[in-house]
Amino acid sequence: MGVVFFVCSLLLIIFSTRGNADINTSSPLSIGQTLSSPGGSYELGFFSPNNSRNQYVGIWFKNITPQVVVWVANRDKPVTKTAANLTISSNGSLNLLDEKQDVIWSTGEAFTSNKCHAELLDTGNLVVIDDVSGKTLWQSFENLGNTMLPQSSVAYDIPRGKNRVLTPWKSYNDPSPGEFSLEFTPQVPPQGLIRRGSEPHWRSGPWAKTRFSGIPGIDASYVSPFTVVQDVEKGTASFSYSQLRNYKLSYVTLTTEGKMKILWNDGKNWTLHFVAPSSPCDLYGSCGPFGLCVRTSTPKCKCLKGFVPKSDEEWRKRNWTSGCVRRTQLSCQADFSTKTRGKDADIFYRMSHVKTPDLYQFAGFLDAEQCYEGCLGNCSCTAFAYISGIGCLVWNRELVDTVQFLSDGESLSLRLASSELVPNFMFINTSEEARKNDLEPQDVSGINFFEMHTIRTATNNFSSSNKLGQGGFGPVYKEKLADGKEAVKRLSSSSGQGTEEFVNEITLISKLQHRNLVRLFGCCIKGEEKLLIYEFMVNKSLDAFLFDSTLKLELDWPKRFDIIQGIARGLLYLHRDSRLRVIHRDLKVSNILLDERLIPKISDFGLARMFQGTHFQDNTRRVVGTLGYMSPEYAWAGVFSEKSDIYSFGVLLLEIISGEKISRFTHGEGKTLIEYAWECWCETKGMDFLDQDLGDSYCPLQVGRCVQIGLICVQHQPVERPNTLELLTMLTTKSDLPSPKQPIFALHTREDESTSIDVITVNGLTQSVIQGR
Ligand SMILES: *[C@@H]1O[C@H](CO)[C@@H](O)[C@H](O)[C@H]1NC(C)=O
Ligand SMILES: *[C@@H]1O[C@H](CO)[C@@H](O)[C@H](O)[C@H]1NC(C)=O
Ligand SMILES: *[C@@H]1O[C@H](CO)[C@@H](O)[C@H](O)[C@H]1NC(C)=O
Ligand SMILES: *[C@@H]1O[C@H](CO)[C@@H](O)[C@H](O)[C@H]1NC(C)=O
Ligand SMILES: *[C@@H]1O[C@H](CO)[C@@H](O)[C@H](O)[C@H]1NC(C)=O
Ligand SMILES: *[C@@H]1O[C@H](CO)[C@@H](O)[C@H](O)[C@H]1NC(C)=O
Ligand SMILES: *[C@@H]1O[C@H](CO)[C@@H](O)[C@H](O)[C@H]1NC(C)=O
Ligand SMILES: *[C@@H]1O[C@H](CO)[C@@H](O)[C@H](O)[C@H]1NC(C)=O
Ligand SMILES: *[C@@H]1O[C@H](CO)[C@@H](O)[C@H](O)[C@H]1NC(C)=O
Ligand SMILES: CC(=O)N[C@H]1CO[C@H](CO)[C@@H](O)[C@@H]1O
Repeated sequence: MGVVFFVCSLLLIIFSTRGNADINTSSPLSIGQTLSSPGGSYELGFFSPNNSRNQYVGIWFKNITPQVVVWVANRDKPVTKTAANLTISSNGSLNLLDEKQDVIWSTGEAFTSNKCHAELLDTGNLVVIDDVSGKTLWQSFENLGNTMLPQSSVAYDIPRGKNRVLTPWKSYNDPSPGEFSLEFTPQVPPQGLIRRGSEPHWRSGPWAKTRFSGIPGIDASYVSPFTVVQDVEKGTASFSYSQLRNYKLSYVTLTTEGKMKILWNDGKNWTLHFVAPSSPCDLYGSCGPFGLCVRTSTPKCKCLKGFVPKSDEEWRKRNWTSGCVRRTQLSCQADFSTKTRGKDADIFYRMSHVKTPDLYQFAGFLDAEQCYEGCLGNCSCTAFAYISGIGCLVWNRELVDTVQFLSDGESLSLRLASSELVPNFMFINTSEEARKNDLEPQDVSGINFFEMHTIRTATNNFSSSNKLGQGGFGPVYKEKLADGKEAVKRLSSSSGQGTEEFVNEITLISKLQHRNLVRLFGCCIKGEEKLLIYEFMVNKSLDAFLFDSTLKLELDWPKRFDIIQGIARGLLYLHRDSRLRVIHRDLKVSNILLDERLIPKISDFGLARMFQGTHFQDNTRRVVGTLGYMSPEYAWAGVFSEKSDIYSFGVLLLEIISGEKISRFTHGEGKTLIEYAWECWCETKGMDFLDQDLGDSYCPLQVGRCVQIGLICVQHQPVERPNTLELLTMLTTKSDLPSPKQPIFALHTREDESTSIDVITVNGLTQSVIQGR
């Protein structure tokens, strides 16, 4: 990011420094002369940008090369001759006169007592002072160019009709005003705004006491150097910044290209401290009304939740200007008598990490609850945000310039018709409550793309200390991003898919969202390297609990029964309710993750599909799965279906009841876990099968029923196993169960699961090759 400096003409003019003297009626400043501020920080004189023939009167940092000009007097009208004087007249006006004593530039008339002088202060401010009254008659700080210094300010004063803004140079060697401007808006609270002509170009987001709410990270690491003072009643506001310690010099400038930059100097070099706009999402309203610009994703634009592109055709061509429109009319719009409460009332969908939209209104509600109530109660309120340092903001017009960051930012609550958050599929109709619990309002409109360097940083370059485990498709790492809610899976084997196919597939998978599925946030692709970014689960996987002598005590029977039902719900969603109809193919205890409330979430779903194509029985006969969990028809013939997942679920169920690992377990004369379950069911209706460490927190009927369901699920013939809907009914009701037959198939394996294979190759009908990882 280059910083532009202005090079002054060095050779032809020999400067004579008049030190810190003044300009007075008898002593003008001529070309070739300069005036220093008393402390020697700034200098006033004539300069020529980039060795042009044009001369301007300006102020720059003294003894800093290349020269940085911070103020120009005659921006529009250069001196083209070799002689000119900056003079002060007895009437108090500062004038730039040419040889013929014609006025090139003037500060204009000031009422004065006949005696005055101009001096350059150590703040970089050029002031005209009345010698009698001592009053400041004029100052350069009230007539800013493209630069703001620590003691100057951008400000407005509505009653006086004043709006002090920054305007950039037209080009590198033309200081006349360019097309942009930087100003502060009279909104409450105000925000910094760069305009291009009269159109908004970039905005800082509303000021929140110590920071600009729309600039992520700028407040996080240090005390903000900015000060904004607004007096709503008087109609005034000003924005200034203070010098940071350890830095001798600094300035804020608006460049020719319309970028606001902040630069610090430690006495040697300039450091670019801040620049905006800096990313495509920074450009005002780039995704149109009700669009959302996502910083980490390509394409950058999405519609806000509950909105659809106004024109699909334009949207496909990546012309986002017309934005999005609401998909489902709000219930309060349909019937605005008082449909703001009750069953069909509109709801609010909360988005995090956003730069809140423009056109906000300050509402004087005291707390977040009132803010919500206030917005809910007024149909014209389409969104609200309760922002620390501001309070309650509401939106009554279209939502423009909403940006989503990866971290930081604010939460914005969006008013939607309640049907927008209920997906168009049915859940098991157990009760209204259960139905509510199964749904998690989430944004399903797309997938996030992450930058590789972001992931590398967040995982400490995939360091082993960040490794959480090794899954079937590659190692999993913890990511230290934002609030630590993400995990990264690094896909180890190439899926053989092209990037586009991969993205399509991942996008589909990311749309599978259910309370009992691990959420896929996004992916990252760099060359051959492919990463998936998942929601992070604090309590890791079920096997970490179940097979640990201490942790297993946390899972009493009611908890285990909840977990079993949760897994079945997730499975039903995958098999039946989602638009994709996914067969998991590698359901096992280590693929069940637990959130902080120990709610089970199935992970790695959809990956088998991606790695193996989507045919019901694929030709390659490569089987993804884990020994012990694989149904006979899948292990031997590579045939998979809903029923092969049911088999795996049965094994999982038996493991959860017994607290025993299928791969480790032997009983008596080498009986497998399934054979042992059969024996216990025949002899004690399954009671002996229950984990001995459970104490007596269980209900014998429930346990017996679960053992029986487990046995029905691992029946040899797929037709004898329940389908997923039947399975969930068996688990959630007291309906009659069929009697299981004695299991006649079990893959005998004594290998530890973690070293066992995830991929085996099956040729024809005999299992011949087993490949380790
Ligand atoms: C005007 O400025 C010159 C040079 O700085 C100084 O010598 C002179 O005394 C000043 N004249 C008056 C009237 O202040
Ligand atoms: C102030 O002085 C300048 C320069 O001497 C002159 O051009 C201008 O007309 C004067 N203004 C008034 C009101 O006398
Ligand atoms: C500038 O001022 C000096 C001193 O008053 C004078 O000698 C000179 O002629 C002036 N030059 C112009 C171009 O007015
Ligand atoms: C300075 O002028 C030269 C020649 O006119 C030009 O090539 C160069 O780009 C200019 N530099 C800047 C920073 O504008
Ligand atoms: C600062 O400037 C000096 C001299 O130009 C240079 O050698 C040094 O590398 C610079 N330091 C930084 C951090 O840019
Ligand atoms: C984008 O669409 C708008 C209409 O919504 C149209 O006016 C504009 O010309 C289009 N821009 C481009 C680059 O096609
Ligand atoms: C709802 O909000 C709009 C916009 O702020 C306001 O004009 C209107 O008076 C409000 N209506 C009620 C009933 O408060
Ligand atoms: C299904 O849900 C509805 C509404 O939630 C409820 O009234 C009905 O009793 C439920 N039906 C069954 C069979 O549970
Ligand atoms: C990260 O690891 C890769 C491969 O191990 C290595 O090439 C690269 O230099 C590392 N990067 C950093 C920043 O440590
Ligand atoms: C056993 C265990 O690790 N339980 C943890 C699950 O997650 C919650 C929330 O972080 C912790 O409080 C539990 O200790």
